[in-house]
Amino acid sequence: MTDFHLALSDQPLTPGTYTFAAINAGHDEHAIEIDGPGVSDLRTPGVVQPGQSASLTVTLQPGTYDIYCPVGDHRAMGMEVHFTVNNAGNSAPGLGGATGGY
Ligand SMILES: [Cu+2]
Repeated sequence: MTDFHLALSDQPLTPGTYTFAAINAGHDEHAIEIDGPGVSDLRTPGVVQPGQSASLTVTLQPGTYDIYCPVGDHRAMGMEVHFTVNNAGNSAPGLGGATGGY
């Protein structure tokens, strides 16, 4: 998370449980919130201060998810990313239950 952008690691996502590490590399308070199949408004508790990080564990199903910063109008300012979870065989070896990162 930076001011005002979200970067998601490139790792392919298959259905399963992941822990996203929300790292605030900006100068403003940020947080992350996820919406998608089976997940509604799941967010990090409170906000993440600059230089701090928080984790968010989520069980992903096949489909498209929306991840964004719910603080202020950061979402409208560009802190939003979409990602797709699928069953395709393009997952990296050893991905099972892996840790997703930013
Ligand atoms: Cu933000």
